[in-house]
Amino acid sequence: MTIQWFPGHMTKARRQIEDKLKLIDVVIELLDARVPLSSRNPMVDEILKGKPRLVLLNKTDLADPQVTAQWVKYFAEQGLPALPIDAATGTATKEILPRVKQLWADKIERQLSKGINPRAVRALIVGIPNVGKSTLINQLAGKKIAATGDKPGVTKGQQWIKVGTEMDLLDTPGILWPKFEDQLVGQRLAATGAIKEELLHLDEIALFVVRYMVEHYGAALQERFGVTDLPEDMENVHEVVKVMEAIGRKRGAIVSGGKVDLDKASLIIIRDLRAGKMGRISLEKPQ
Ligand SMILES: Nc1nc2c(ncn2[C@@H]2O[C@H](COP(=O)(O)OP(=O)(O)OP(=O)(O)O)[C@@H](O)[C@H]2O)c(=O)[nH]1
Ligand SMILES: [Mg+2]
Repeated sequence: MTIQWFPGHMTKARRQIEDKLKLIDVVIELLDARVPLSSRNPMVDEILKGKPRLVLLNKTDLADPQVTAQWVKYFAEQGLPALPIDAATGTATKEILPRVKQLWADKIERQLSKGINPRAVRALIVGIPNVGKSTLINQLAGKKIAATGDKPGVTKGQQWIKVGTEMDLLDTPGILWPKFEDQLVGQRLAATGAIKEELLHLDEIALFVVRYMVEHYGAALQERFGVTDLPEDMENVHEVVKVMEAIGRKRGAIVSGGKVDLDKASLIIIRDLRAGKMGRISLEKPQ
């Protein structure tokens, strides 16, 4: 399956960001800690041309802590210090303002030396749909100002939000790129919830998830669903489907005649993964 994705408001979002760029001091690039590189929009570098940047790895509560540590190291080696956070509960989000100010320190310094009271630093939050941009803004603002939701495409327009007196944040709709060159990237983003479900074949995404789980988190899969006899040969689709069927049977996803309802089983697998019910799972590792 090739996931194609052409929603008009994504193109519009890109244009709107380009229009606002001259007002922006610092860019906060929000990535999904479970799939950091796959959730990195290749357009961002091109659009944001050399603006000071802070990389945040969000949803670390759902990601494998060991893998997140590897990613932090990976980004540091690229000269991009990345801060792991959990925007929903606010873990480490207090470190964001000092880091943003640090990126803007020279400018603040210059204003002070001219006797000007430094204005609030203006930060733009960019990230793919559903990565947690609006949640982060609410967390930083200490109140619910931006609409959030457990599906991609919640934020439709741009909105400036004040964080105390020192920072103004611009919330934007998530931007996805029009076509995934790498099928694996599309599958990871589908599994973690960046792509509208109506556009997906859920069984293919669940197949990808189960295959990855057997290969990397077999024990967690067994514990969650009580499935035994995990296949050795994960390249064999039939073997993977058998695991999906076993999960469906355990969870009562049965149609009349006793056959497993594979669509329902797929939904259960995907929902459980996204809710962290299988434990803390990362779907991408450095290299
Ligand atoms: N577990 C977990 N969930 C999070 C975290 N941050 C955000 N979420 C959830 O992710 C979902 C999407 O959050 P939003 O803030 O609406 O995402 P967004 O990036 O603004 O999405 P769009 O506006 O659609 O582009 C919501 O259900 C949030 O509660 C996090 O750190 N951990
Ligand atoms: Mg939003």
